[in-house]
Amino acid sequence: MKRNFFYLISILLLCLALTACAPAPTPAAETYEDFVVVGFSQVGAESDWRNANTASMQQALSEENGYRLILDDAQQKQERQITAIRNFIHQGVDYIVLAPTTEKGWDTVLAEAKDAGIPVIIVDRRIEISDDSLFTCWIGSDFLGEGRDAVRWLDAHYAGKPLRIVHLQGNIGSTAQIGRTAGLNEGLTSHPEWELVYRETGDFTQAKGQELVEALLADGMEFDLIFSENDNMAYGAIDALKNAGLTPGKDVTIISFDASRHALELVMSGEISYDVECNPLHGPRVEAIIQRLERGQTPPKLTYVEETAFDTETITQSTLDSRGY
Ligand code: GYE
Repeated sequence: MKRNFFYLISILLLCLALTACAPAPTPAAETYEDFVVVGFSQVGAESDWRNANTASMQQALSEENGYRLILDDAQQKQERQITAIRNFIHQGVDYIVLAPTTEKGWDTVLAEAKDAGIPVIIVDRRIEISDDSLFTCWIGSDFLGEGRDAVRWLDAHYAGKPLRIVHLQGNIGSTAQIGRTAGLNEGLTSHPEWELVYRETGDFTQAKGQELVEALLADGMEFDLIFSENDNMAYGAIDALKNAGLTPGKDVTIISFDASRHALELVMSGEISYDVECNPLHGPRVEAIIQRLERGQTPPKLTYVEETAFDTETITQSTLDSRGY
């Protein structure tokens, strides 16, 4: 009996000692439940647009606002995005936000997200999918509209004039590329006086834009206009032209897309002639969608953001000053 009592006391003391030594639960573990957990599969960090988009998401889905954001940078590779989404499902996040690299190839992984009961919000580029119930909603730009806008400007300035066009495309298969290219193709069809002398993808990066234009100039190709599907490729093209002793905006006209702050400075200085805006600030929009879903409401399936465009005549210092990206 005495022995049993001794054992009991020893066990109690041991338990007390263990409790005292056990690490205190981390505040994160304690409060995890209080956050809305969002897994965001981002395309990469290929451009100013993309970086502004990532920053916007981080600001809106911050801990102060009640979110825990798990950000995955796919380095422009769809396979990496598929792996990231599977990890999010495994982690049991509350929402998945997907900025897709390309349009095709999402059916299987989004069916897995649906089976796990996780809503998927698509931002920026679109997806092509057989069953629309595999995503909750999409928010982004009208990329064909952007391409057509650029062609309208071209038409106003170069209709009836011979024009040799170099076309730097974005990532092939991305909605931004598909839409902007389709817009230019319509212009080429309706303007037989315009000639497409070169078309190649520059992957939306400055380095590739520069490399492609340098190679063209080294080959002695002559052209009047560069239609660059984003600002970063235009920056690279401008560097290549300047290094070859050419003046952008005079010797070669440049049309670009995104209208990020630095590009607008170049519109102001006349190096870029026309820049079609593409708004990357989707963070607050996604946050508003999540809030609706949290309240049990249904957001619109597709939302296009409003956008404009700038040329040397319409750009103003106040537009530049108020540019958030
Ligand atoms: O134009 C480009 C970025 O999908 C709208 O991707 C986006 C495009 C943007 O890399 O700069």
